Amino acid sequence: MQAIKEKFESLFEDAADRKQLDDLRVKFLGKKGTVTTLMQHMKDIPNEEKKEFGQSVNALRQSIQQKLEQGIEELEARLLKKKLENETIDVTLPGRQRPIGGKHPLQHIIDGIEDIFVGLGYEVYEGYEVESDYYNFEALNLPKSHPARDMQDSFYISNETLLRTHTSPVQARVLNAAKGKGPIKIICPGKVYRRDSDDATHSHQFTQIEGLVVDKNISLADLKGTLELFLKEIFGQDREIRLRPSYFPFTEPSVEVDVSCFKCGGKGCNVCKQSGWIEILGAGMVHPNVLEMAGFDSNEYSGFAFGMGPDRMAMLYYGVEDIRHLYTNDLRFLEQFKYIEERGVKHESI
Ligand code: 2U9
Repeated sequence: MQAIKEKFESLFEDAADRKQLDDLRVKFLGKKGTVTTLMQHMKDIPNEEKKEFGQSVNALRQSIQQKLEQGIEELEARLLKKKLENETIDVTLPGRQRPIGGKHPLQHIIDGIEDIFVGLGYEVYEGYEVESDYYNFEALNLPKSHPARDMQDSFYISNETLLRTHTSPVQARVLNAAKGKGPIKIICPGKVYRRDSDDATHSHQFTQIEGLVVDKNISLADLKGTLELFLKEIFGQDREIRLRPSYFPFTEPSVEVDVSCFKCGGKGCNVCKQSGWIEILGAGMVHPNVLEMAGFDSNEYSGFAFGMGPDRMAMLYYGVEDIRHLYTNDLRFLEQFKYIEERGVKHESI
């Protein structure tokens, strides 16, 4: 028995992992284990010694059992200790700085504009960028042969399907869906496309926000009042606005709207090209043809609409000299706008 005990202990000392300990268990305590097979000698033991023999065999089994369990505990404690050492994180170490993003300058302007109109009770509608010729042109009083189409050449998927050239088709769809019943009070932001060669002020993809109000007795005064409030909200309460006659196929009468220069206060500078005025948006009273095509009775209903280019406003506001910077995702450019939000420029007059 002593020899077995010593044999076990020497093997136990060398056991380095759980498997070796389990093998020892099998080797000594298993069905054919050294200790187990000892019992087979019982028949050879004189009766008066059987009891003592049995006890010493059980004692040996107990001691080996205990040793093994203790061994496993120590082994697991050692493994855990090593694991903890390997995995301890020095929480005092500074964390890995994850580059935090920020709102795109264009999104900042668009959100600023949306907030003002939502505050005035407008709903925001976004629509398809791939549009039908009908909603992009026909429904907006731009029949197939209309010359103004040339100014809005686009990317065609088929004769009847193109990348929209303005967000007006979204308004036309909302008008149609209204089944001739007002009021309608919406703004439609989104990306638009023109087959234009890119340069510092033109991009084949750019952004627009258009607005539309249709109800009974909507007048040019409502348009002027709304735009005055909006432009003073965006450009500062001490700005003035100016309306100049213009032409759009989908509005009659049509106007271009200027705001007094927010850089020089109207005295003339490089931002306003010495004119003191900055052209900001186009607008007009919705053309009766457009109302009728959408199922509205133009004798009962009238409306106004406007359209602006947030890219242009972002360039004016941030002094960006090339529109392509807004679309080419150069981090060196975009990083500059990371902290707009924190600085709480939101809504600050530009
Ligand atoms: C419907 C009826 C009328 C939308 C309008 C403008 C004037 C306008 C320009 C702004 C900057 C295009 O990107 S831009 O150069 N747009 O000046 N847009 S009125 O008129 C509509 C739209 C939809 C049903």
